[in-house]
Amino acid sequence: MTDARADAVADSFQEIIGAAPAGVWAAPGRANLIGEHTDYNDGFVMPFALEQRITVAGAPRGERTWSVTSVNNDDTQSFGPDDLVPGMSGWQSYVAGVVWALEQDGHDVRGADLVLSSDVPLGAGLSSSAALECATLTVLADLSGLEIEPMARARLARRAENEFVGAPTGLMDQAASTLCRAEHALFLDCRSFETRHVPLDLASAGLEILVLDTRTPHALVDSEYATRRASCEAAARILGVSALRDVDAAGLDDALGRLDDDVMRRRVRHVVTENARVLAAVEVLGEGRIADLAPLLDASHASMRDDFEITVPTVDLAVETARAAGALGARMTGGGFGGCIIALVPAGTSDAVAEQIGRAFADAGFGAPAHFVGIPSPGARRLG
Ligand code: GAF
Repeated sequence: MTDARADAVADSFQEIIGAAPAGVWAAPGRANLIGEHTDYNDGFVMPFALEQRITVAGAPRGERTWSVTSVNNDDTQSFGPDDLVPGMSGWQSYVAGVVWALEQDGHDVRGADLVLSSDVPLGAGLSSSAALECATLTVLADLSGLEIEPMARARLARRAENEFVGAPTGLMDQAASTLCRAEHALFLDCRSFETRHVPLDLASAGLEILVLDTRTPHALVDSEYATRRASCEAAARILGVSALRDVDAAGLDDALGRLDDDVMRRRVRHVVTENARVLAAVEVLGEGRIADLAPLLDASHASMRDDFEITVPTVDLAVETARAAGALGARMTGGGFGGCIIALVPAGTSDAVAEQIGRAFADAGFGAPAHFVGIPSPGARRLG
């Protein structure tokens, strides 16, 4: 094994369980390039997986029980078949939810010991929970000898999140964590499940993506996310369509004219224009014009701020400062109400841009942000 993180987790497994693991697997967090709150509207998204990931060492157990240790918080949790009840609390619910979803789908899941470690920032909107679900799914499928194709895995991981953990999310995060490729973004049509690996060769364009964590905690199993989703579904019902995906840019004015509520009109406008921006971004990247993503990122941010109303002051300040500091374009990424921004910046300038954002935060009385360069990386896989 040449992967230092895999080696470290295998060593921890040996120490904690007293035997060598059968293997080591990983699943990444993600940043969403563009397409926010479109997935549960049957729309389009285009995330990319990060280098930051959950790394899991695992081995089968003789009995059908599961133990999972997080090296990060030095905590071990165990559960058996009788504990697999939706609504379980604690971080282990993401692991148990995957066992539950696999069983609901008719698979026989072997008991296992799992030891994991994560460098996906928690609560930053970079899909640490999807990474945990997808890592668990990958290791348990392999240990149980289950042949499940990647999109079906992503959908099972989403089922764990929706029906076991109880968060009403779309498919984007689990699809990104499962299906992404290095140096590519993943275009996903959330209705047809069609995917396309879109080249995102930032280096050859002389660019990089700064991921800046405002460290404003965001809560996903949270009323605001559910409220946005409910509002979109209510609008679709009024418009007589099965999802807002069915309204395209050409039909937007007509649709808006049929809605009385101004808030609902703005929610619809965000979803419809965001879907159009994703398609435009696919085209721009397909033609190798990465810098032309910038105005789409900016427009996406404005739409999230003004129409969908999911940004917060730290996020808006980070985006504005990034642009003033030389970013070509910037937007919040993820579910919103805090978390991270992404900024498309000239290669080698991420630290300088982040430093200026840090100064602006200090001047505004906000706490210090954190940052890294987002490297488009592969999805869930066995490492050794
Ligand atoms: C969260 C959800 F998990 C995704 O499904 C998606 O809706 C996203 O917020 C907003 O685009 O990450």
